Amino acid sequence: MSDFDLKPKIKQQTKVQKPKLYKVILLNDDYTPREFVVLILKAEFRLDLAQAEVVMLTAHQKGACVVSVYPKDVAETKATRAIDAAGQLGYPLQFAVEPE
Ligand code: TYC
Repeated sequence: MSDFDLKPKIKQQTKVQKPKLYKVILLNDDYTPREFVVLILKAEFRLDLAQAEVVMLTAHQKGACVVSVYPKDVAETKATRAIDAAGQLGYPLQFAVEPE
């Protein structure tokens, strides 16, 4: 008998579903100060200053910009927290959450 088992083995294949990701999208408005948008992007979405400025300016110029992608619950929580923080200061800042 050989040392090698040449019989093909039936492999148990477990399908692992990748969690669906959702984009958090920053929306432009005419009232929220640019500095506050940058602050929120750093504090809630953990962007560094350079990233936050690019995202803010892109939304300012184009109307919207993807901030990042997350699992659904994380995306919704971050967007809600950011909208609430802006609202508390009277700013109309909005974020949208969309499937990637
Ligand atoms: N447009 C705002 C202004 O001129 C700044 C701003 C940028 C607001 C991006 C929202 O998503 C935004 N003060």
